[in-house]
Amino acid sequence: MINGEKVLDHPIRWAMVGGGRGSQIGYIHRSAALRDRSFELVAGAFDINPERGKDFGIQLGVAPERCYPDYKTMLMEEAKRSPEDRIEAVTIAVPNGLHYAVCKAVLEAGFHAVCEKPLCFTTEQAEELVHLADSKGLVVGVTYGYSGHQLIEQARQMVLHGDLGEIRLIKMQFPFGAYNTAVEETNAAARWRMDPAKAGPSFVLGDVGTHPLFLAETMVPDFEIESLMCTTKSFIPTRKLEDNAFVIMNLKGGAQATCWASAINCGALHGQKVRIVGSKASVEWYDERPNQLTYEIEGEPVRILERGGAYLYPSARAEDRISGGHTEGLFDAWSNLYRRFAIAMEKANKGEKADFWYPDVHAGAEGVKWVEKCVESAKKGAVWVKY
Ligand code: INS
Repeated sequence: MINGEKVLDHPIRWAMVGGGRGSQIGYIHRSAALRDRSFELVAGAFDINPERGKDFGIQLGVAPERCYPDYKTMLMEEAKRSPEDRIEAVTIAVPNGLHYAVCKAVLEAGFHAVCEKPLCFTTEQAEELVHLADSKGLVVGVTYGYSGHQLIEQARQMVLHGDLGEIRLIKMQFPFGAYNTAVEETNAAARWRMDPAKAGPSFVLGDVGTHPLFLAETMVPDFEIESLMCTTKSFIPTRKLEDNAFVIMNLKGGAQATCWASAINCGALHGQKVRIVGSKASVEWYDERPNQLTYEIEGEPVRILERGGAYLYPSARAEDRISGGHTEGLFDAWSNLYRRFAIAMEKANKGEKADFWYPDVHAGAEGVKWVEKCVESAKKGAVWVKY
């Protein structure tokens, strides 16, 4: 049970790049990081507009001289402060096209990072970030935020304990609606997501497909793709990137997986689901009902496992913030991840490795490779490509 008691020697001194006034995602980063006092917000380059960014930082309680006009100045100025006072970690919450450059600069400056997904655009860039983080003993947490929901850990434990039998099929989907017309003409948040310069080589595969991919990798610890085939389409002809994608994957060990990522699934909100089918039973998790995990044993009535239930595996109850029956939301899931990022960062500061999972730089790199391979397959005419 998490009750806000201190778990670190001191809160990680933390800064943000982006996430300022008007950002869709800045507030969830702050509320997740600050909630358990695992982080303390001491600096930031919050906005592309320096005045607005400074004003915003001051409103958040950051000292005016530590509200910087841009990330480069921030990294340079913070490095001049004494080691007990300078920042230790930076969250990168800027549009996708800047993730690689900012993350690289943060790691080169010797600070831990928390980066929005996708980590970057190419496997080459991802490998560079993996190497930088590993060689410097720095933590990179990637905000695959849904993975902090407690029932994801329950599904993982069920797979590890053999409750489902041998894993045969994994069905992933994140097919949301609302972009079934050219909404990007009037909606700025939609526009950059479909602009190759800002979003990279894909829209829905990277923007939403990588979420259930990481969930599946977490639930099925030996998930490893051997080959994949992908077909993509832009149903709105003016879009330069795909608004619908289907992926089929062969996994090492013989299991098969599919992923449907879409922005044109009329009527759907998120529709994000992961179903794992074993030789004895299946489990299914749906992000709009995160407090329930469906457990279907062949030949028996369906069971619904509830968050907080005494019958769950202990590690699936360890991050309870309030007992079962009370709904858990995405803010709680992100807070669970930020807590793990902080503990991993403190361990790294002491030269130790984390003995628990969290979406790390390798998970970020895997998402980048997956998108790259899907795009390669789709461009070659939906053919199988080696992974
Ligand atoms: C989705 C959703 C995802 C986010 C995507 C966004 O609507 O909010 O969590 O990662 O970028 O397009």
